Amino acid sequence: MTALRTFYPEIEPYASGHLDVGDGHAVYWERVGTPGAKPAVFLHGGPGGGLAPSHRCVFDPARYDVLLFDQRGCGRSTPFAGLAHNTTWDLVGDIERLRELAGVDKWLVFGGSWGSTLALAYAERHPERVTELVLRGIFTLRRWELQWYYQHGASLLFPDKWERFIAPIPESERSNLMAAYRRRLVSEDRATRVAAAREWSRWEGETITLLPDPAVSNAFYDEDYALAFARIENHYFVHAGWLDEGQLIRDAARLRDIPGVIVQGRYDIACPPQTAWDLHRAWPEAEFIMVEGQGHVQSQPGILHHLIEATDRFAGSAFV
Ligand code: STX
Repeated sequence: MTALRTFYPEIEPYASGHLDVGDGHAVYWERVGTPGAKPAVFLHGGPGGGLAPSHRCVFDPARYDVLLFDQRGCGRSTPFAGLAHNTTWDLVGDIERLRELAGVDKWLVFGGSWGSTLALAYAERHPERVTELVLRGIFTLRRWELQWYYQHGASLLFPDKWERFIAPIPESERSNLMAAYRRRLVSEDRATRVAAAREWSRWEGETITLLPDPAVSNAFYDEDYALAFARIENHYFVHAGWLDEGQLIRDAARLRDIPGVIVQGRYDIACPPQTAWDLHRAWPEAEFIMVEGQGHVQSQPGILHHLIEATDRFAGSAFV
């Protein structure tokens, strides 16, 4: 057995800036790797999760020219935690604007979790712009996926953490927790917003790794991080991502000519394997990798191994 692949070394961007995308939003972007090498775009999770330094390290910097960006309202993008003009289709438009900024015709699209949702939405809308897809922890915002994580299902595996998640919501409102959280996350009162954001974010931070991992969950306790993450996620989820029910699986035939890899952790509680399986059935041409004994996040060793193997393999593909 050969050693597991792991992150490429930490790296600083060779360029960065803000792009005015209209509607009052400015999107922070950065470019990493070798200018003019194979183009790729990295789509982070959440939505509202923002970039982390490790996101730069899933591509060989000698062979890729990667653009990463903080999606509307999070990270270094402004307005912070802004929900107006912040939809899936606004983000798909931003990816096209950023592609033009990068000056490339097509690129590899990499995304995990919500990043996989956005990657599918983008690739199904603009298949001619995508050279390859590398997807992890597949999430398509169908009703049962949201109900599973935020109403009933995952609650049965984490009763201790679930008790904290529902604590800010009175009994009378618990039949629809996403809606109850929405009311608090958009409250005029900052203390109300923060209290709700903390518990919304803590739930996710403590349920996305196979075993408790403070290196992952600690970030979710930060007040500002939690506010953007919770407000933006909840906003997207109460609107079902502005997608028809099942749309991303339904339209997967549009991906047929795009080389793809689907990497899924067996014990991914946030994005259970059924969704990756449904995508695999709808898009059998893509390579499907079920990683045993792993959870949701990209940094789980077995998951990371397959992601980096995929980007390495595609690094050899022609791109012009
Ligand atoms: N949210 C799934 C998702 O996209 C329901 C996601 N979960 N955690 C993350 O993203 C980060 C670790 C990237 C914040």
